[in-house]
Amino acid sequence: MVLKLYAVSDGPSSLSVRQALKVLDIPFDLTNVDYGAGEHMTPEYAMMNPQKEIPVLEDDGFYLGESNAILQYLCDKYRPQSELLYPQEPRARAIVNHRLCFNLSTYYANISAYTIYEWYSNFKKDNPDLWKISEDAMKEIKHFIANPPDLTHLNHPIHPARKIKKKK
Ligand SMILES: N[C@@H](CCC(=O)N[C@@H](CS)C(=O)NCC(=O)O)C(=O)O
Repeated sequence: MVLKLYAVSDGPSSLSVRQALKVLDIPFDLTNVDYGAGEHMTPEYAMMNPQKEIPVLEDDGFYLGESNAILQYLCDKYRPQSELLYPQEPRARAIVNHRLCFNLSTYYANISAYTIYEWYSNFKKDNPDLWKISEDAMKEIKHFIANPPDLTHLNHPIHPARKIKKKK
């Protein structure tokens, strides 16, 4: 059964998984989740990922959220001998794990507009093939910046931007 990725078109976590799938040459079906419409907030979506976050990988009935966990799973299960993204040698692997942890704990959590634009402009020059995957997403981001969606109707368990009304 072919892998299925539930992804959002402009989400860095979704894009990193799509880029890894391409680099590792792993076939998959892409399902775009409409973030603005709150498609990830439905009970059906929560069955796949109780965190109600995008992306989610589906592998023959096995569902996995958290992009770093997905990246590690893809390498471990589908390209275990490949040194391309996830080396076997413990210290080299530890460095990769460190970067993934750093991204989750610090970098992505504190990312600023300056960092985004610096990174994207270099990445675009250095990796034109991978950039193509992100290109449309950048157009959407520019559109969203100009026309921010109203997400106040979402009731999110994690992100403080979604204000959960407490019962009195
Ligand atoms: N740590 C997660 C973060 C994923 C994440 O934040 N995804 C965003 C979309 S880019 C999301 O689903 N947010 C849910 C929300 O804001 O309601 C990962 O790396 O997969």
